[in-house]
Amino acid sequence: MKKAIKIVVAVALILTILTFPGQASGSDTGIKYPATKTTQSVSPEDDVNWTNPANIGASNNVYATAALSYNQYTYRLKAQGFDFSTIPDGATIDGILVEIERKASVVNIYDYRVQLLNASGSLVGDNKASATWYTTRDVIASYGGATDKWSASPTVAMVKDADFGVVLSVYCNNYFGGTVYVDCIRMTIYYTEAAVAKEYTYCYILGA
Ligand SMILES: [Ca+2]
Repeated sequence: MKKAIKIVVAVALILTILTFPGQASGSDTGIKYPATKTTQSVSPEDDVNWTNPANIGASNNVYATAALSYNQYTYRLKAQGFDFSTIPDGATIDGILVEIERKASVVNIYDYRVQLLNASGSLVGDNKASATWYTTRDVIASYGGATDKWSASPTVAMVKDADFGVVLSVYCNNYFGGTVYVDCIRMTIYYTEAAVAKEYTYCYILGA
């Protein structure tokens, strides 16, 4: 019998190129503090200006303050110049979280306005002011969140603009008056990166 070497080789080379609609993934910028801290007098937020507004740029128990009498409003305290440069172009903004660390010397002092500023520095969207009295102990109050867009239709271009930001003003309903203290105003942006189609190449070698 003829020496036979039977070699059966079956090689199938299958190249399959599959295209998937890339997975969209949610991310956030982490907490950012404002580089620009100013005040603005606009009726009725025109009774008492803030002292040392620059102090809202860090959580360090060094405060912007305003001493209010009964039925007075603070000026607007404006936090702008957040660095959201890490958000990729083409992303979708999912939500905005604003955190304000503050206290008051007496009860019955509370928000009048907590509202975003758009890329023109103008008020936009919801006023999330709460009538909850400030406490005499420092606490961090949260406004918005990971899925809350403040009815402001935020875009990447908007939140990256130097004029984008948030405004706080405070009302005193305490008959004897009192002082409000703001340690910091900070912001976190939640976003989803644009889906990118990814190609996967699989190579199967079948042999026997
Ligand atoms: Ca501070």
